[in-house]
Amino acid sequence: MKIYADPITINCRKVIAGLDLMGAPYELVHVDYFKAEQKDPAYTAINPNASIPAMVDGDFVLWESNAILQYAADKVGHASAYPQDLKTRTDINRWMFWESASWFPSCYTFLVENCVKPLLGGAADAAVLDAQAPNFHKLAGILDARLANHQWVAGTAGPTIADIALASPMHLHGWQKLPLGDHPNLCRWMLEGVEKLPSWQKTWVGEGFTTKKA
Ligand SMILES: N[C@@H](CCC(=O)N[C@@H](CS)C(=O)NCC(=O)O)C(=O)O
Repeated sequence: MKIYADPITINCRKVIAGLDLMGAPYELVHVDYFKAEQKDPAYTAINPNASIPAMVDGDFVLWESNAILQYAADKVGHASAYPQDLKTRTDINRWMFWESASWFPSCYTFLVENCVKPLLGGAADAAVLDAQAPNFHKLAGILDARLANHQWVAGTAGPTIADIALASPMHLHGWQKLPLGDHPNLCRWMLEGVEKLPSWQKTWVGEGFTTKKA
């Protein structure tokens, strides 16, 4: 599998950390996000959305980070990261749809305002953050409630691709200034669960969108 990605972005880290979790072999083709290489015609021929990541496996081209993880899990037959059991698998699919449709856009607002804008010399818009806060707390509360009696989101013994998908939009939570204080189960899952995974640590991204620890 060729993975076209910039490991500093949410949806690219998701795919790379997920592939590492599963031990799935891949070749990384770096598409530099801050140089807007995702808009180059050579890349939009692969992903017409002009967004990263994308995957090419022989003559099969796939975009959408969650679809790439599901494909990779089945390709390598990783039974614990994406179990075959119908209800567990459907539950994982549900959380991945929810991540893409609801959780990512909410967390992304904090990333844009508190990370991207200041990095590019601008300032966070407090009105945008205030407007997003109720939605963020509603969504974080849903995930927090789920994690109250589940170590991993799908109730499995170990992490699944749903955990990686859900953690990725909050991967820079400190710098993003995500208001996590009222969501203790979510914090425990992220700090003591996801962030302890070797695959997560291997794909570390820090403040300033760096992949190099000082
Ligand atoms: N739903 C898509 C979203 C992909 C996406 O939005 N990627 C961002 C980086 S995380 C991007 O490339 N945005 C294009 C841009 O900002 O120009 C997925 O999960 O793959």
